[in-house]
Amino acid sequence: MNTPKRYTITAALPYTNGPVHIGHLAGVYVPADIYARFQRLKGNDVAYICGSDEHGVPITIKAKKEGVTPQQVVDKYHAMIKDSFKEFGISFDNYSRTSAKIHHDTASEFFKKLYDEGKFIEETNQQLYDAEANQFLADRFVVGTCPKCGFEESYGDQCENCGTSHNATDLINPKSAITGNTPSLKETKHWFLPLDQYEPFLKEWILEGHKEDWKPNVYGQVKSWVDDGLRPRAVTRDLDWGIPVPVEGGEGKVLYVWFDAPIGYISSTKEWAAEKGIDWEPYWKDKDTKLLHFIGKDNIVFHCIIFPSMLKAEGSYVLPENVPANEFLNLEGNKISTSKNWAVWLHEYLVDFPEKQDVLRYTLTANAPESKDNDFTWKDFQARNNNELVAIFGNFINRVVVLTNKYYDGQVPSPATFTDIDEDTLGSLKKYPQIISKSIERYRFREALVELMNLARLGNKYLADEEPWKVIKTDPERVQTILFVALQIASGLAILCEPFLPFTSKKLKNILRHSELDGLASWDTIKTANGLLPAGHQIGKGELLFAKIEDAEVQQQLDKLQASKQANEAANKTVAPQKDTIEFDDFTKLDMRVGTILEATKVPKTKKLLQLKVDVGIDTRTIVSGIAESFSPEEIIGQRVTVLCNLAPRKLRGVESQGMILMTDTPDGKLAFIEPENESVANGEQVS
Ligand code: B3M
Ligand code: ZN
Repeated sequence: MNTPKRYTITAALPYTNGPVHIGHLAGVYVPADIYARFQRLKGNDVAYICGSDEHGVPITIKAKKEGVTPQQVVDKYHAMIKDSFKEFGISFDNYSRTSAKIHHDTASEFFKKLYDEGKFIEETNQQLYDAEANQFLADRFVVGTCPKCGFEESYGDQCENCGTSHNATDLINPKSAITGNTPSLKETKHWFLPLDQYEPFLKEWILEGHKEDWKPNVYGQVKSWVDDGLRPRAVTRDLDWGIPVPVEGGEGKVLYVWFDAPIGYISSTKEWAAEKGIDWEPYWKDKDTKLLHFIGKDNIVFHCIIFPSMLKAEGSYVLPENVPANEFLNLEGNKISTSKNWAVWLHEYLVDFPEKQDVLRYTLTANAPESKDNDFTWKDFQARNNNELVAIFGNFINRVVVLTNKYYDGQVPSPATFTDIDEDTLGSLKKYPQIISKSIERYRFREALVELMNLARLGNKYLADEEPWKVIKTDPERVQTILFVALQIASGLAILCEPFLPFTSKKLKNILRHSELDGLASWDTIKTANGLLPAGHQIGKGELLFAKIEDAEVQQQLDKLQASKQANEAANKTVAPQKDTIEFDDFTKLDMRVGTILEATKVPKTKKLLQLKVDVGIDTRTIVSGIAESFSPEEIIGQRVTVLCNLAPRKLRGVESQGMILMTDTPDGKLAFIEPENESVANGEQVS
């Protein structure tokens, strides 16, 4: 066995301003977990590190909104998030939080060291200020037009559209996110990290050193920023929530959240090592340590430019070997949004699909946004479960386990002579660890998962071709060999699926009683073993690994999303203010009646107009109505309507309209008719 390598694997620290959803899982925590589990299975020394990011403007905004303190916000969501990760089998070695003392101390010391060594520029200049809120505006407290891409809702420190990071004063047409006011300028002192000085280092380290091995999306972004030229970035803020600036003149100021948060990886490692009674430093300072940051694409600038420059400035740390950032996951065609509640929340998923963590892990990996944004749909989720996990993986395991129990009381049979097909099949099995490793090592988790399923397919096909259930009648000895081979594949699957489907792996290893094999069945022994599960080994009874997901369950999820969309639209809808008062006599002048649409045609060369024939009780008349964008002519024949009958006739596109159909709006911006709730109301009845 090779000497174990040391891996420090970090996953982006989630902001504790809300629970976590499938986008978080797909983009960061599942891929990092696959990687960490894989390296542990290979016998390497792994520290998989994470924690809650509890500072920064998003937390204070949430606290303001909920009318509680920032501390209350972070306490609530820290607990929730930590729990969700645990439930989904995210195998962090440590999950800390940036409000912990060890983190405050570590970040303060880090800042202090750079300060003492003159690594910062101290500068007093004009910053955006909201006089009404009595507050400086940085980061998410200010929105404006991105100077780089023109996106109109860029934040003060970063544009979510193009990913660029900038200073708040760079925004065009800035507005306070607190009051909506245009900010004024006010003098204040801050400390800046002169990123421009790190350009040569970044060029050599990333642009020249990692052209081949970093993902093109990550490399490309870094290149474009460096090519544009870097400028000093403020690493302190005028806020009262965060880590106090630990130097003279820093009173009332805190560290910029993106200065302290990545140091959270270090403090979380320290916390873990202290608990284990080991030294943390090798995990960050030994040049043989492989440091990897798993993040989403909006965090690239911080992990590839700012944090490495900080580490470089400090001088004693290793730099990341890779930053395998993912793109974004959308949900049913729309961007996942916390504020719009357009998300699948992990804690809610667990209520609706208990015991189905692996199904979500599987779907999110199969569909991971590795090289481009991707879409999660409930239909796809159902199909992946029913057609892949149930029909291929589960079906194969079930057949092997049931037949072994039926024919041999659960004892692995002794094989007789191997045919060419048997040899080929066992030969293929032995290659899988290497095939899957290669993909995982290149951060291609989708590809790795496809290979895992190919092994299950191989098993399924082998059984379907060899048909032990038929052969048992004519050649029972042959069946011993067939099931021996199939059991080796099942055993290989139990081991190889662990990084992806940890709950399934555990169940399957339990069924196959791997714990009684003295560690003989492992990732590395698959390639050498002739019998991972030796003849005579006793296995247990079958247990359902995956269950079918019904249409109704999927529909329920779609309905839930639809409901949140409507609630959101209704909440965002601004209700028009009341019009000027009128007298009762004015009202009685209106002749409004119930009618029925008899005919409808489009008015040629117009987008909006329909020409209608409407029975209003007193007569049947022509009315031109601007409803063509909401209704087709065919669908409104027979529609009951309310008509303002005595509106002076007027010509629209050459057609005389003799009245007006009264309409209202739906939340999604379409028109709706106003019709009598009681169908027996006759045409011509007056509305009063
Ligand atoms: N808190 C940002 C995010 O959730 C963030 C990452 C910090 S990693 C040091 O997008
Ligand atoms: Zn932009």
